[in-house]
Amino acid sequence: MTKSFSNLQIDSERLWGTIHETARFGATPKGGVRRLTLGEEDKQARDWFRAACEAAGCEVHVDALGTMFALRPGRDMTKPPLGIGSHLDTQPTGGKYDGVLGTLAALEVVRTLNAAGIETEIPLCVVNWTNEEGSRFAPAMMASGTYAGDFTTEDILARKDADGVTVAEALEAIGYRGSEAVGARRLGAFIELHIEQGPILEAEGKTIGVVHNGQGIIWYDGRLTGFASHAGTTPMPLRRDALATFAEVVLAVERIARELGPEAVGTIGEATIENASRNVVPGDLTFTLDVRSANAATLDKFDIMLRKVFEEIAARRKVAVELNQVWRKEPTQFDAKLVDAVEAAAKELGYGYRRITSGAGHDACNLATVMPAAMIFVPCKDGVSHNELEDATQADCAAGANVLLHTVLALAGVANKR
Ligand code: HGY
Ligand code: MN
Ligand code: MN
Repeated sequence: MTKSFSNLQIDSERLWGTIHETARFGATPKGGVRRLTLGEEDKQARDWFRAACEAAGCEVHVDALGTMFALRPGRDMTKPPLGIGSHLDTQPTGGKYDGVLGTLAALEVVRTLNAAGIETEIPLCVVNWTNEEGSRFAPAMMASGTYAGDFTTEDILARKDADGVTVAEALEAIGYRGSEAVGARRLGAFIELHIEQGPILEAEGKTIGVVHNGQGIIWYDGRLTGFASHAGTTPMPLRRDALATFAEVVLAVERIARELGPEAVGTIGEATIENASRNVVPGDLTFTLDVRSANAATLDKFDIMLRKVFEEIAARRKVAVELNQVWRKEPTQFDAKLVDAVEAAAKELGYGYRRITSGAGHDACNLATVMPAAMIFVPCKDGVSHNELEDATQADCAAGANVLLHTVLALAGVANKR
């Protein structure tokens, strides 16, 4: 830790105020936030974020997928900036902290450095990544994945939401289709603060999670094709019922995940009966499947077991089962040096901490494939997230932001005190 600034702390009230000020954009009656990527509420949050970053002396640039880069100059502008930030989009029934904490804590770090008159050696860049959630447009972590070279910008601009609106059209509708090529703005490293979205830190009474790795993810689109027929006249043995087949598919996913033990999870989050009608045996059903593990071999095993079981169910029920992999993100190993820097900051600041695996995907997981990256976690209430009940304490949010601040000072260096 930079000795002379070891007492420097972020302004907890100011950070807490910004989190609750931006929670207005898409606020839901139950106290959550619905701010789907590239919608009107996202535009409001983006406009707010741009104004706040500019007021803090940053130059804001927007790339072709709408990702926002707020550049704070450092003494040596020949060096690639240290990136800090997260995302401002949320799930349909999201909370106030997922993504928002990391983005606004990064802004708070800039505000704190400004107030202390500190110029860093290396420039800083506060980043708001477009569409981390992947709820409106697949895949998740879409913009950081394109930045990391996993997708082409053209492919992603053409992705459509459930209403057939493309990413390009949505970006244009809110005025955030930037001219800068995705990936053109080089970053030297990236640190992301995020709520844990799981129960471990709270259960162990720890304030800081020093994230050293992250689960890999596979996303599938599934389709079951049986035969739509009359609910009254079709004898049970003759039915090719897509929904009854789906019931077996759902339980098979759950059984395989449990069989592969604690290091695997499987979730069917969406299902639609096509042309549903109460007096028609469902003939056509689509669904999505999300499979995760921190171990790539377990992901492979999950895939093989799924396909085998689905084939058996399909043959027995005479219902075609299609399972198309639409996205695979390998498990993440974060950069040892940066992870150590996060741990050193947590230790110096006297917070209880532990090393932890990220169960959720994050933009930092994509960036880790192309630059040194690391993450900082803080607890959230009951480990709940992707739910309007998502909650965190002001003290924990401030602790995470302080660890981010001191990690930044250690990595970006202090050129001088103005
Ligand atoms: O799906 C995820 O893990 C992230 O929250 N988008
Ligand atoms: Mn997130
Ligand atoms: Mn999320």
